[in-house]
Amino acid sequence: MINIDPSLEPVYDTVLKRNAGEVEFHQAVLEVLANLTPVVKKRPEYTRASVIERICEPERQIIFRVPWVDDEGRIQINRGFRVEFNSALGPYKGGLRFHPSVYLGIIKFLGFEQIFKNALTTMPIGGGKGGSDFDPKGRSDGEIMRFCQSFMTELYRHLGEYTDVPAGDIGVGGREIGYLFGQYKRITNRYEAGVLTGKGLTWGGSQVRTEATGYGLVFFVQEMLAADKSSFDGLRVVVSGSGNVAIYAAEKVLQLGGTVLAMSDSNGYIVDEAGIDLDLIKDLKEVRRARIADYATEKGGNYVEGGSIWDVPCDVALPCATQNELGDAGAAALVKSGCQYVAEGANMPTTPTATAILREGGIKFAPGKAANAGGVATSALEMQQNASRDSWAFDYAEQRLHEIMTTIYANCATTADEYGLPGDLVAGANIAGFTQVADAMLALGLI
Ligand code: NDP
Ligand code: 2IT
Repeated sequence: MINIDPSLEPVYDTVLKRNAGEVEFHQAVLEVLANLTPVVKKRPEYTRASVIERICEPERQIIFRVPWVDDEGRIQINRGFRVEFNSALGPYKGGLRFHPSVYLGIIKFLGFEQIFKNALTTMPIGGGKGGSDFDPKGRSDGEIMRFCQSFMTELYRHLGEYTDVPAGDIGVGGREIGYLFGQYKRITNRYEAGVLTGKGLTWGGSQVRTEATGYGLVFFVQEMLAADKSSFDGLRVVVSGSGNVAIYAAEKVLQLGGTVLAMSDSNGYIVDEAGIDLDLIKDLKEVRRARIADYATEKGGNYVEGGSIWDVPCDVALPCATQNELGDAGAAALVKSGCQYVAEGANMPTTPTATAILREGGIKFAPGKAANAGGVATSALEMQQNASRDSWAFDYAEQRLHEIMTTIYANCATTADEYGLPGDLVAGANIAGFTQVADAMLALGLI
């Protein structure tokens, strides 16, 4: 059971009542509230201005019908969402997720996390998230395009480079951003590049945005290792997922001398003791849109259908697939096999009780809202380049990302120290992110 300050219990009760059944949102709110006890004691002005109640209630929630026609000529209806959570620091910013599991509770948890993550980047971006219960798996390119066009035909009226700037998330990558941007441009008759991020390099995108979340995650872990006078050189790493975040986390691990032993998708995981062949994974996932099982057929290694990737012994575990993918059994397995670091590339991949098991087992733990902030930070760099009609070289963009991740780590670590919780990067991230947004909200009055 997670304890919260008695003064925050009514806030959490309201969240439960107002958002009945939205369990992922409840989980995300509870984790932040649990770390705010020392903050409410030190800063009573937050309570006087009801900042925490306000932060838990989205500024605006948009739910809409997305009709489209499939390749057989059948009409399909999906539901679209955009939750514009908080704009105290800048325009709403956060990805779009296309996955059949999407409902309001998932979008709200992601939007809520995004507020604090975006604050930690120190870039001028508020928090939001959107998506649809559309399942892109097995859909043709034409179906994906028609869906994206229909989705944008409603969403465009809520967007703008000064208002709300979406990007990708699960099921939304460069291809989908292209179709979404094309439709936005057509409807508005404006080449407003800064309205979406994650664009292609020839039409307003930024170098390193594709790699940014994964690279940033590994830069963050580099700081954790450096604090222990260690490095990735020779370390064995397990990365769950095999999408955008997982692939580029693995790539940076390899560049830094580590070995990636295992990767997964929603069907199973592959273990290759010789080290995963990342070129093959990229070809399977980015080009052929195939399954991870095909790795074993084409390359060898051991494919385990279902099962838990956390059973693979490693030094560093990087959950990079989805929420609540690392539960108690996985955490216990990691502790038992001697894993030393867990850093979240996905959003909220570790359940609260699994987090407790990891930390009690002596594993150093980095929360997603800090460790995976490199993606959205580089989105903000893309907005910066769009606003100045500039485009930076790869090395410069990567250097900026690296500096941002180093700063986020330092901010989380020093905030944890300041509040008497040395080494607690979860508390450091929640407190540092929260106070940044809360101070802006105080300054802007009751809105
Ligand atoms: P992708 O769609 O590129 O990849 C998702 C990967 O996770 C796939 O391998 C997918 O397998 C697996 N996965 C998705 N859902 C499930 C599930 N329910 N059970 C098991 N496996 C699943 O998404 P991203 O790499 O962009 O996102 C991964 C995570 O990182 C998400 O939590 C996202 O919110 C987070 N994130 C993403 C950022 C970004 O810039 N893209 C930035 C920060 C965080 P399969 O193909 O079988 O579905
Ligand atoms: O969860 C995330 O931070 C993202 N999916 C990236 C958001 C963005 O706007 O780049």
